[in-house]
Amino acid sequence: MESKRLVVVSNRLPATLKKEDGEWTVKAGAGGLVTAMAPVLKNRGGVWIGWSGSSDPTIDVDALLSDFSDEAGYDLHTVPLTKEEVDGYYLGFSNEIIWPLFHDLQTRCKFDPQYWRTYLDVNFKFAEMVARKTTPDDYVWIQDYHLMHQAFFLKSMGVKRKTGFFLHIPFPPPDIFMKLPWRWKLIQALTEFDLVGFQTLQDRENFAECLRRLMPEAQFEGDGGVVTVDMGNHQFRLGAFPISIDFNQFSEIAKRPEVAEKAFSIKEALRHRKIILGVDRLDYTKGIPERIRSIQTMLRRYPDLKGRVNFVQIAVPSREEVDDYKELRTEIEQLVGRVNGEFSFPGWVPVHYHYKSFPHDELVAYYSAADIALITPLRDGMNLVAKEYCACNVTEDGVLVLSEFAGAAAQLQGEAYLVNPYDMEGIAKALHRAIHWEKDQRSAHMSKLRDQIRKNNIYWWVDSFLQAGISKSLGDFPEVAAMKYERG
Ligand code: GDG
Repeated sequence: MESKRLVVVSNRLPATLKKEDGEWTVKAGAGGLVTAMAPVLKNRGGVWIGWSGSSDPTIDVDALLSDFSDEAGYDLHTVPLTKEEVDGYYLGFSNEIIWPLFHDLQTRCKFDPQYWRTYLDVNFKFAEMVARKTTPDDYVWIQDYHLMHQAFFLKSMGVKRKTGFFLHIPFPPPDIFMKLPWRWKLIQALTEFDLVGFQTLQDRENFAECLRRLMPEAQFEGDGGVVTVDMGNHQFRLGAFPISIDFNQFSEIAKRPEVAEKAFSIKEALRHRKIILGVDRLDYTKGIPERIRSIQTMLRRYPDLKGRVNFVQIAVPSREEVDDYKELRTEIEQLVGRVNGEFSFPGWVPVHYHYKSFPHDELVAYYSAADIALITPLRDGMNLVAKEYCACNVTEDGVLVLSEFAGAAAQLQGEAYLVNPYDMEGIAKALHRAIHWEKDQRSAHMSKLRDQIRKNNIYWWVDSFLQAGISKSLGDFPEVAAMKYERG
């Protein structure tokens, strides 16, 4: 049994600890990665290693997580981190250096050498936990930019593991990556994984270009979906694996009577005006201010739309302790106020702004109610919201307006309406057109979008990564019931 385990390692566990009315509670986490992996491990069992989200030394994290673990159907192991470690490794190196740099926003980077040192220390700590909780037969699948040194440290400890790494965010082109003071050490560390996966072929190409410049000894073999790189003393592989969603789950929830009713009541509250919807974590990469300005441009250019459309923006609180995010929140609130101040009249307010996380069902109801999804990140690894919107559009009459700089655009470009998120007039025009599209036209595009996402769903994503990593498919891992039986 042990030899067949899938071990996921990520910065955060799929559960978060929260103090409510003086009591610690465990809640299922939100965000792209958790949305993507939870159904997979739930169906198949396995292990998840990560940080709990709390640095309070007085709480017994393992005890709190054990109930959650039983219910989730897989084991959770927490890597304890101090506040200083979180500040340097997570808020610092990961979110003030790698996150902006890899999203092409180099001027936002704070290249503090102390961040780098803490990043290495914490990566070492994670690698020690991985070494302790896994066996040589497990497949260790490391997630995202917080943990790029896992294979490097495991090897330096002499611990042999089969490792795969998936980068959820974009990989930048060389002229941007080369700004990183620790560029050589970082790219070298990535070459120590057995498989490195990216969201798109473009990301893979960017990485290959950086590798060619920094480590000229690297020899590339093959030109298919997965290529082999010979480093002289070892080989590793590179591939593009566009992440996806549990299509059927979203689609089924959207069909539930109570969710359809909720969607109808959202439409009714807005008097059946056309609903344009934006859903994002509140993050400067998501292009929210630019999007609100596009709505402003649309209402100025096309006065016939006044009173006939509503823009609903859901912004989920994120990284609230970071100054850049606090400033962004204020900027968005001011912009919403300005646009509403300019156009509102009795009975109509154009922009409805929600700064909160909605329960899953309610989010699905918003997706179902929306006539247009306006998803315009300045840069995005994939963007699951784009796919979730299509999955929930069971009536197949919605329109997806999508940034050409979202990874999802590479897959959905034939049927989504692609826009440049910086081009306010272009977005205004796209919206005006989409609003006037006939139902036939909307359905033709939406049904193809849905077919594509239904087929290339989250299980397909996991399968393609595992096939490339260890020539196994998801079905080769034991079902939860079988694991329990063998354990007993
Ligand atoms: C990173 C990469 C990549 C949003 N609002 C609510 C809510 N959400 C959920 C959505 C969606 C997730 O959050 C956001 O996923 P995204 O993919 O759009 O973006 P990131 O969080 O930046 O994720 C991204 C992803 O990793 C996966 O690889 O696609 O490019 O940046 O699933 O449903 N969930 C709930 N209430 C809300 O109000 N419950």
